[in-house]
Amino acid sequence: SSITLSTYAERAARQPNPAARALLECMARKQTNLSVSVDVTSKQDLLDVCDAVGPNVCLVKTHIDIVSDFDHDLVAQLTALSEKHDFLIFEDRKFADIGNTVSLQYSAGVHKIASWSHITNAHLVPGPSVVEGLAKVGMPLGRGLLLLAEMSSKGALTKGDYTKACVEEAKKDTTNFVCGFIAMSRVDEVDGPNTERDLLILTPGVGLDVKGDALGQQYRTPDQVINESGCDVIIVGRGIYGPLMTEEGKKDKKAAFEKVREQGERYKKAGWEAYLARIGQ
Ligand code: S5P
Repeated sequence: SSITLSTYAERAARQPNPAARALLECMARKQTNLSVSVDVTSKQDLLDVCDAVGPNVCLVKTHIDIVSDFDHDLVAQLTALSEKHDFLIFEDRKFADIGNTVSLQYSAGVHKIASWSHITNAHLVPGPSVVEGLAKVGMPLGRGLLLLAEMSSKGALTKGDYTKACVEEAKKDTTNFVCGFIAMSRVDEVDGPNTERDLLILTPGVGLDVKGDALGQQYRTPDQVINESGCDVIIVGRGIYGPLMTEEGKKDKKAAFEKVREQGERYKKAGWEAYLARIGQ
């Protein structure tokens, strides 16, 4: 389709959402469609992973509520790293409450997500008011929202009419605050090419070495995700920071971070080759 055959640079030029535009520009500039999911529980590990893989990624995805020693200096340092290495930040908060509640969860509390995270995501379970509540906070800051249209885990209920409702909601959002999806496939094009909106598809469940984990996660390769399924960004967690979690890695952190850096390079290369194959270059 026109979206999957276009370059990231072409799509950046016509992207109305400022966060999505910045992401596409960054992808084109750094030649990477890799997002690292830094699901570690210590502040220093989080920062060190970002510093190690920063040069190879367009986007750092966080679960800020798993960081045991969170403080606002973490946000300041993460923001400094995003400027040093030229990447955006995506807090994977998966908002799922009524509009009033999510607007408070997004703007306030300990984490004040809206103040530092360029992109966040939400489940459409509560209906369109979840989007309205988040838009009230995020739009004035130029933020972007992804709807979880499909999930990667075994037995996920995000399918059929539910997935379609997410796509319809995104397409009818004239404010452009909704800028894409977490999905496993080109959900915006199931009923023919998407001519209305250029929506981004960010895809977790990506791994080159294993097919899954013990808790229902399912992995596909960067080529399956970007080239075969037409998604735009690969999200990789344990495939990259995994070396830190082993007994060996805990003993020799320096060697582990070198492996993390190498994995970042490896996934960046695989993602970009899949993209070049898709656009026919
Ligand atoms: O459907 C989903 C949606 C998300 S955002 N499946 C996922 O795995 N994720 C997130 O992606 C998940 O919360 C985790 O942070 C990351 C995948 O991590 P990995 O270690 O399995 O690559």
